[in-house]
Amino acid sequence: APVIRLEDYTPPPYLVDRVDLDVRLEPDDARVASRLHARPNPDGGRGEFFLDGEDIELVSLELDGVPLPRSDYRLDDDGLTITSPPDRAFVLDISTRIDPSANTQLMGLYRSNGVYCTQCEAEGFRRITFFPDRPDVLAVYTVRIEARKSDAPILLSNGNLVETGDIPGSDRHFAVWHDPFPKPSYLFALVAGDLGHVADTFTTASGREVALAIYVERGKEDRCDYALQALKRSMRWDEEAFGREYDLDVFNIVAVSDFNMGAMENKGLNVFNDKYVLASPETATDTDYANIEAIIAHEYFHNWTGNRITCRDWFQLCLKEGLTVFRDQEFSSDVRSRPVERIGDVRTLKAHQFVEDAGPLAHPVRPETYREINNFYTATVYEKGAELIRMLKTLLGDGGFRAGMDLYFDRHDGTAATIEDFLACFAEATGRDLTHFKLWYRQAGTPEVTATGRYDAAAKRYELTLEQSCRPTPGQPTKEPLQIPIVFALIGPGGEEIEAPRTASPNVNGNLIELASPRETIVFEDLPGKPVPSLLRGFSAPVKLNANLSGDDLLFVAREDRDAFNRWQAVQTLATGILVDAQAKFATGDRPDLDPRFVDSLRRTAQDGDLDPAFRAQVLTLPSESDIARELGRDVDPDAIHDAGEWLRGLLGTRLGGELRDIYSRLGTNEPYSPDAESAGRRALRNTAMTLLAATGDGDGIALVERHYRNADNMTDRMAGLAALTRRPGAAADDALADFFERYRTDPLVLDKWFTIQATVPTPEALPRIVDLTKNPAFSLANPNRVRALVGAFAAGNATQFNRPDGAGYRFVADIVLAVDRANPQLAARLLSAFRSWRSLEPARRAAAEAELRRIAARDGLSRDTTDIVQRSLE
Ligand code: HT7
Ligand code: ZN
Repeated sequence: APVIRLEDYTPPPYLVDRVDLDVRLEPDDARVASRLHARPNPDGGRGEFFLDGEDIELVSLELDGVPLPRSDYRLDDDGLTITSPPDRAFVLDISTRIDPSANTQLMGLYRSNGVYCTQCEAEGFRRITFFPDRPDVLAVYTVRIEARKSDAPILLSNGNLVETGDIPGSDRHFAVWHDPFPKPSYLFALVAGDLGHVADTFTTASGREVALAIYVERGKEDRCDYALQALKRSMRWDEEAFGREYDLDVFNIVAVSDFNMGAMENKGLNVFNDKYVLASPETATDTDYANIEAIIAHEYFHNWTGNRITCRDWFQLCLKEGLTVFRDQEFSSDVRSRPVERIGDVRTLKAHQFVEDAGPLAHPVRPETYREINNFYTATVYEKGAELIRMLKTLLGDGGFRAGMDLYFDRHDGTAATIEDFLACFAEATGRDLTHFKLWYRQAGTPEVTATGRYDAAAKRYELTLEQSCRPTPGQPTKEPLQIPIVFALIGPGGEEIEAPRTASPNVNGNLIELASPRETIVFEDLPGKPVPSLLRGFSAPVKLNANLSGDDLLFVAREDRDAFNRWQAVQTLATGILVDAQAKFATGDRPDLDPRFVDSLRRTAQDGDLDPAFRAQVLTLPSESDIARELGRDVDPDAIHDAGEWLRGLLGTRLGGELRDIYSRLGTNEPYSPDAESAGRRALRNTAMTLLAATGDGDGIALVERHYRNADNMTDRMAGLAALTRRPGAAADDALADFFERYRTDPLVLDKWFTIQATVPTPEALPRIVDLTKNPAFSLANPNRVRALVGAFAAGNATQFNRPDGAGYRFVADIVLAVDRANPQLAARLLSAFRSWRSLEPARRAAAEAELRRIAARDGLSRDTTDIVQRSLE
């Protein structure tokens, strides 16, 4: 596949102002008649008019009502070229035929469980009709859908409903939808099927009533209420936090069971993976509820950041995705707990984006080349993209940030914009020069910041030296220093924060250090005693910080820091040090030992009833195996890391046994389940306590978990019990798994949890069992949720077994990638990215993983998606 380059961007030679679509649906023969009102682009070059098209059959083609002679167009695998279009406005009528039932890629128009639905981002519209399928061609769409009433009583598209009716003398009916807002083709959507729905209304700040509905498979209507309420909370929040009101008369959401990603923000008609809509206390965990709320909000927020203002080209993907992730994170922080949200978001960032940045798939937040855009819906574009927005806000302050956003919405509404356009609004609104900041969008890799402090007691002076560096990433051997906002405080010996410490440094502004050079020393004067620095508060920049704090200082920060995030971070840093040492000992057959002061620190947090239980749960949750692997960076031995984690959790379960049992019994409740954040926080703490008690492996702990599983009256507790029981294979685990299957055998989304639990059992029994589960009638390689629940969870969440020293884990995943690739390349490519850290493994595993990557690379007929990932992984 050719390389597509940002520098080669040229405006489209022809624009399309209006699209009239007439779609007649049959399961394996859909006819699409498309009328395009096109004209030469005054800002574009002249020449041929290219319309993308893929896997569709051209039935007829007319220009201004006259069939176009064969000599006036070319048809090839990529699309249709009109060789000499008129130099004035013209109308193209294009008829195509497609087979929705044969569409296994889930891009374009396909059938999911009998429901017709579409997915057009990034390049799916070209699988429906011939069109200049690029985000800078914005048109107003009118869509007529016709289908058999028995097959599809519900007919939906973007915008407002303008007409419905029956086709006389047939069992067919139609609906016409009109979307007055110009949009790129990737935001087009159509859904038709026999669906149930729940409805509500929302009154906007200016008093307009919007009809809301969520459509789902019949019988699932009673699982939509949480999503519907989350939508209303999101709509209100966007008005209050960003001054953004909804703009159509209707807002529809549809949940489908076959979907490549989480959800899609099509204008006025969001399409969701049903996993992120359906919830009831018996079927969804607290994490599911939180994800539903965040994704409903995310897709809704795209209405302004993505839809009203879209991207000029796919290189600008972070313009909508990073910004919208930032907005959904802020929403969750406002409606839940801000520190707990931040801890969760940073855990996600480090687990996915930092790992991506450290491997062969590293790329800038705004990539400058790609071969397959589907492979750039990454943690870097989304999560690091959100961090860049957060840094911008930190640098400009709340008022400056809001002024920049307001200008952006004003100036670019109805257009396709770039990162340059976006940043120019902030520069103009605040008078700040953002030239240096822009480097964050171009430069890949996670910067490392090292801090060293020196206190001169006689002079009462504290010198803080900050140094930054960044390792090479593919295509970027040398790195420039970035502008890094470091929110900080100096903490005095009694735990008090030193107010506005005096410094002459021009790079310190209140509680913010702006580090812009490779090395900077800041001198603070008149200090009463030796301070302990609290740096990178709230994780103010996506960097790896080495604060060089002693164990005593970290214990002090864990106890005293007013910044909750840094208290949590100090405990994580201590735990990471303990686990890194312990894994080295396990690798050589030695026994590690544990500093009792660390245990005391956890005990204090565990017992502190003034703290939010959700925060206490986060402090008691140790770094993951992948956190430790990332910290090591090379010659990783997943077994040693796993042994270290088991050892530490078991020891904590024993040493904190009394406190944990106390938490467990105090937080038990007879109240009916409620998914709100506070109740979820109490469950999180109680389940964390239970998990640590179970880690001791003693009879009491196991008995407690068995009771916990059986007495659970909600899915959060049931899953926590099942997870704890299944970490040790045996009769208790098998009984619980059999019980779980029987309870939920008819519910595919819940059975996904059952697949995942078994996929992540960290013992050698796991792989043969997973192979067996691929033959279970409830499993299907055709459904992305099933594949991710079993195979994705194994590759991403079972480090010891995926990385089995005999290479069988890699072989299994590679076989599945190859099996899935022909039907669904996007899904296969995502699965394959689980190999992204292969170079950091110890030599034997590294060789085994490489052999599987090479086996995939050698396969004939591999998709562009998978070829791109495998080639970059091996480069
Ligand atoms: N903007 C959406 C991205 C998306 C997508 C991309 C490629 C292939 C399928 C897809 N489904 C959804 C979702 C979002 O980020 O909001
Ligand atoms: Zn998005």
